[in-house]
Amino acid sequence: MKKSLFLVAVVLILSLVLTACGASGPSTNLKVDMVEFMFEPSDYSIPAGQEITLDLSNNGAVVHEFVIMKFGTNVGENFGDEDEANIYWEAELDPGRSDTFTFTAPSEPGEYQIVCGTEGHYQAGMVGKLTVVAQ
Ligand SMILES: [Cu+2]
Repeated sequence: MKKSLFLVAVVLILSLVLTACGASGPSTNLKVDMVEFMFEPSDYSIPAGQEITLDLSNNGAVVHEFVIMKFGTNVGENFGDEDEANIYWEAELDPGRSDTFTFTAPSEPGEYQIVCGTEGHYQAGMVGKLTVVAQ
């Protein structure tokens, strides 16, 4: 009898933990604001291979870009022509604009670098982190 009560308690605790994880787990819908010079929020988690909806707003005074770099690539000292080939997906918005974009999440789980490709913004610290989680 004691043993089965213990098991029930364990199952209850596990389900609570799993529910808590689910609330902050990977999402297929991202909402990101861009200003000088940051993404808000700047840390995202999405499920691998799924269709992702991105609600993007540019609340700044200049053009900003939301660029996902390919897996295993990182921008060097500055974002230049040599980085263009390493772009997985990108969206660009004029100041004061909002739009909804969709893209397919990478199939490779891991961490991906997010940068703004507008000249000088990467150096100014406009970066983020995308975590792709295996499904
Ligand atoms: Cu920017």
